[in-house]
Amino acid sequence: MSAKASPMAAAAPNERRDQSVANPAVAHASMANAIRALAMDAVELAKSGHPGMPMGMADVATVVFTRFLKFDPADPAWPDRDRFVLSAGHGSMLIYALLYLTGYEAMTIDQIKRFRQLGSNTAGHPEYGHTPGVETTTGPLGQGLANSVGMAIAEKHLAATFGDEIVNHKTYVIASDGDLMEGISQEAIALAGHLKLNKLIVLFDDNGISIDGALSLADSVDQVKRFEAAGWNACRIDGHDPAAINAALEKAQASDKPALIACKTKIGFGAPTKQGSEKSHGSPLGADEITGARKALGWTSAPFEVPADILKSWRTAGARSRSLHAEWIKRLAALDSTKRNEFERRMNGNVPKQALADAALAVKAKLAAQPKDIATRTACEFALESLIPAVPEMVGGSADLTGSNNTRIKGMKAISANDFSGRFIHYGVREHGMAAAMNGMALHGGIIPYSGTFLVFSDYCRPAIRLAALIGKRVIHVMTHDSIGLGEDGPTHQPVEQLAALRAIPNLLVFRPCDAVETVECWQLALEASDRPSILALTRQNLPQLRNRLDEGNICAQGAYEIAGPDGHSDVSIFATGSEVAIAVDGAKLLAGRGVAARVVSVPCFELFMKQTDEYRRAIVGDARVKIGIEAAVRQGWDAIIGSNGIFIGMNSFGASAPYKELYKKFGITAETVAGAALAKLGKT
Ligand SMILES: Cc1ncc(C[n+]2csc(CCOP(=O)(O)OP(=O)(O)O)c2C)c(N)n1
Repeated sequence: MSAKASPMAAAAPNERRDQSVANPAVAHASMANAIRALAMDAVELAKSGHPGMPMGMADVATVVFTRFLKFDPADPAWPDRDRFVLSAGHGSMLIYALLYLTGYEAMTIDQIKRFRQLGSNTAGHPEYGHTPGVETTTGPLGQGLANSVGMAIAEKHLAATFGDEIVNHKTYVIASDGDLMEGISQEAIALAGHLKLNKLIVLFDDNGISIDGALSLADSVDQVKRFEAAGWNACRIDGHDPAAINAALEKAQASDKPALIACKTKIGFGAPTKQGSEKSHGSPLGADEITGARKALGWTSAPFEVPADILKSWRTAGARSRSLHAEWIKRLAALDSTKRNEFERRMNGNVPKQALADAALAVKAKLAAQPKDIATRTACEFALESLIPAVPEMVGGSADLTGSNNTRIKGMKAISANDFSGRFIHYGVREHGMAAAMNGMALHGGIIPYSGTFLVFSDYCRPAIRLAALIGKRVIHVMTHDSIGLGEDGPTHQPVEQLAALRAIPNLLVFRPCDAVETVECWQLALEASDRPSILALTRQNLPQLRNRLDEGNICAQGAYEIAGPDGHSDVSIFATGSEVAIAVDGAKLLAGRGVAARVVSVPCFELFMKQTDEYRRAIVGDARVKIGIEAAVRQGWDAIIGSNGIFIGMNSFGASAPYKELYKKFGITAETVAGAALAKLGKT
């Protein structure tokens, strides 16, 4: 057996194709077989991994990387490179082999030999920031595909902003059956089709196999029809025929819609008994099978050895875009310096700190001059009116709750298929797709994406939020209607466990501001947090403004601080977040009436508080005899502040449907409960 080893069809005039492989005598099949050999040998040595997918998609990947992809291994961060996303991240050896073969310095043969070992850059699944050349972390199926939609949106928005002489690239994706079975893929492809993201090209590994066996066990979707229905151009090809792959990619270059190329392939191509079977999906092939595959493929080299002429051809392919890169650098240098500096600032992720600080302070000055008793979601819009002009890389959106989330300020133009210069995205009712697309935008660079939905629907985007935290990217989720305080919509819409669940995600900042002033401070912190995502949990209901004096510094940066209290010692410390801080303040007043000194600590961000010095934390937690935590949510996580002996006033059930003030009474989240509990503990009832 051998691949259809026909050399590539004669090159048509095309800037990408005129510098094709160095040595035409090195056939496509040999180059593809280098990927196959590295994949099966690395998996074998590691005694773990997925050889089938890289072996099956080696032909497709070879054509993409030697003929189409614009990239420069010498500068993996070149802003105008094409993005390549391996959504089927279990096939990680495909990308690792490609990075080695095309000459990324960090991807040595030694690293390939250390596949899946601690400290290597060839981890089990591709990890962004870990391996130069890997554009996004993949593994959870569907996420990479949805990231790529965000990358393609980012490209169009930045091209509209800076001009296509500086921003003009494509996004290529390899996606598997598993990617396309995941629900998130529907959200992603529908959004891509709607926005006519014609520079997005998805190569579907149409191998008809998943872990359980034949795809027919669980799926009978016609993917070509499905993509066409979502507004894509879609076709089917033989994924082992380089001429067909080439022709389909050529056609996709000029597509007016996003393009799907369903590539019929054999998983584990070349393995004598495991090809075409789930047996090659996710375990080492075994010595005999590898010997057989070497024979079938005509690959005579020892493990981890790539013949010099084949490696040379790959390295030449890796250098294909060097001149395009050099021309791009010249074009960038020729830009007006203000524009160039702005482009570089945005791509480097450097938020305009001074402009941001000035804008935040201006909002706080207005609030000090004229306090506002408003919902924090309304305060968010008030803050955004100043922040959005100050931070031009912010691109907002909402999953069809724009009017409720208050994430779109007046005059903010929406992005559309015909005009990507806007700064607001109507994501549709697609929370998961939205969150993953935002990750893609942040990964692309040049944009700080923020979203809007209800806090309870954080569950619908949690996998993408988790990945944003894992990869350390700045995406900001505005999540309103953050408790039973939303009232009549009832328990389906009232988050109870979501704050605790979000706080459990490492590297995520969960902000729950208590008033308009804290809202703007939390926004500033989220925008400054360049290497982590943030959630802003905001209320539907109005809240009193508790901070009326102008603080020049950002008090919320400490995560928790005393917002009210007597001079001197307190018998009671009351800790609260968001809407419950006002209740805590009222509770403290009731206690004062009974001669009990109580202080109130606002805790807008647990994570930032836990990062403070021991000394600061000890001072804020204090040594009052009674510690009370109040949050209209579950207790989980609160013991870190109030201790296991502390009193927690919150929720231990789902909510109910009623006007919100009645709900607070029904669930006992009131100033009276606070005062009563404190007095009982002090033995003063
Ligand atoms: C969200 C998610 N669910 C489950 C898995 C585990 N998993 C890895 S690959 C795979 C399916 C394999 O089928 P396919 O996507 O067609 O890949 P192929 O076998 O063709 O390589 C599954 C279920 C995962 N990685 N992500």
